[in-house]
Amino acid sequence: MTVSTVATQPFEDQEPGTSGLRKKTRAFMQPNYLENFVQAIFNATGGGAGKTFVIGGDGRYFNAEAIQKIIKIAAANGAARVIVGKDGILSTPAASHLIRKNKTDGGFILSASHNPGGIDEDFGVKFNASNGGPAPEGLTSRMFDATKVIESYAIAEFEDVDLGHVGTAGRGDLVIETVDPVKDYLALMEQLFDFDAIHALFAGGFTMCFDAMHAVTGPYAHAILEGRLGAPKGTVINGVPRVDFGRGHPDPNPIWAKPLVDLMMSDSAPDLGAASDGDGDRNMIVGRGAYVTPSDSLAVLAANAHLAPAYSGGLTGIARSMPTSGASDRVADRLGIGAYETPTGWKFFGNLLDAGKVTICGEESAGTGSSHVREKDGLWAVLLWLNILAKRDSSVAEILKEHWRAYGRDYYSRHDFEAVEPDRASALVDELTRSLADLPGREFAGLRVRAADQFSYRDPVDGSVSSNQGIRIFFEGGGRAVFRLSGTGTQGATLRVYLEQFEPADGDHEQDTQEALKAIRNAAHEVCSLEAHLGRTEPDVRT
Ligand code: VG1
Ligand code: CO
Repeated sequence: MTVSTVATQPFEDQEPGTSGLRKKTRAFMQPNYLENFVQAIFNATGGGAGKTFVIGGDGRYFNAEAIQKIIKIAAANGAARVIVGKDGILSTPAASHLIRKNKTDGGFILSASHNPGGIDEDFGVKFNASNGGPAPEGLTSRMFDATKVIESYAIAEFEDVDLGHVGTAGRGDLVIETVDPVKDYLALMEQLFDFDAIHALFAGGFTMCFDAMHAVTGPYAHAILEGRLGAPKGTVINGVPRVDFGRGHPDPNPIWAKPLVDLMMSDSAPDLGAASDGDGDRNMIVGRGAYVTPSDSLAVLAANAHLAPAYSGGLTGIARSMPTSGASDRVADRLGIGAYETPTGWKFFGNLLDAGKVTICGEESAGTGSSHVREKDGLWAVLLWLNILAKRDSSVAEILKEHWRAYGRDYYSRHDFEAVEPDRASALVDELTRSLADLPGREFAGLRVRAADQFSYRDPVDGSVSSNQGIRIFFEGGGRAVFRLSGTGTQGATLRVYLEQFEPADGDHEQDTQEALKAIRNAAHEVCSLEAHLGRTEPDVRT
């Protein structure tokens, strides 16, 4: 095996964001760009000698080429074995499982998740550690530091590896194992859930539409829902991964999965609608006539998880990202278990899960997961819902309403202002940050501020501190607005405004969400002078 050492120059912009390094695909296609980043990961983690890595991605444009390069760089860095999904396909949770199951040293996941794919769209690389979880902040900053001083990378020269068949190949000292992307993941799901009960549910005429959004969950959903659980053919739609996701955004929310939501609100709605994102870690749940917000889904799943075999012994705790509504906190409270509030991004749940402090985690951005892997897991959430529906003999809408009657309802919506000029977005955030101390007691659009802060998190396991994780404004009367800038975009800045209004158990749970949030929205706009800063008042996306 011939190994070349290629001289290179640092790229200034290789700082990982909320979830890995995401850039325009053409940026990743520039000479040395991907190579530098991958070599920097080896440099930041003590090299690759003798190590084993999992490699796979969501099948988007450039996935196949990137995987071949990573295999060659791994070989040149002395790796002993790589485990690669057939055709380069692995969902993010399936990759996390393979990393853990095979006790590997980590994995490379090629995805820009919910961002669109194609030569003129987005690409991304995430490195996950040996626990199966996204590199924690300490590691991502070491990776970034390594990208700044890189002078060369090592790459082996050999023919591309055929990843089209399950089997084992060798190149020099490197063993390349091509695996069925679904098999081990399916086996894990079988351990967690009551598949007999779900099978019986479908056999009894329960209907479902799962929208794989032309992304990675297609093969998983076909095999699990239609193959193993007996759901009728046609239950899974858009089930073949495409390099450009059918030119859509593979983002499971009421905007990008609108056809599914429209179906669920129509007379011909099946019993359950669900969708997943580009890399299979997010989920959307919709009942007949009932959209379930991700924050509510987390709370309902936590409150009912004991109905699934894996969680019948109870949960140890529940974690949610800060912008996620407080619905799951009240479930934790009633269960008498810990509730944790972390910064946005799954990497912050890893320590809590590893330490056994929490069993279930979730984010308002349609991510839910548990201790079974170290990533959020879209199909896992769908299967847990199915398991609960199979055991409770109620509809999604009934379960949701009953939940609100027991715990109260959090009206919730996220408003995204996209492609904002970065300077304008920073000016808004900076000005708001400077005003925080003066806000309590003041009124905005008729709402009085009770408290306001910049969210900072101290990891209870390793004591590390992450500051500036979003601005929280609490209003009197149970409302909250959160402001933060996205860390996954590739163009301009995206301002996310998260709006929440609590309605107690005996309150009115039947209001329109945007109506119920109008007062908070008006106050949120006023408190940060949104129109003055951005020159507009309407968001691009409301989830
Ligand atoms: C977004 C979401 C965050 C999620 C992240 C990665 O980050 O808000 O909750 O963890 O995407 O999800 P940001 O920084 O753009 O708000 V995934 O499925 O896109 O990897
Ligand atoms: Co994702």
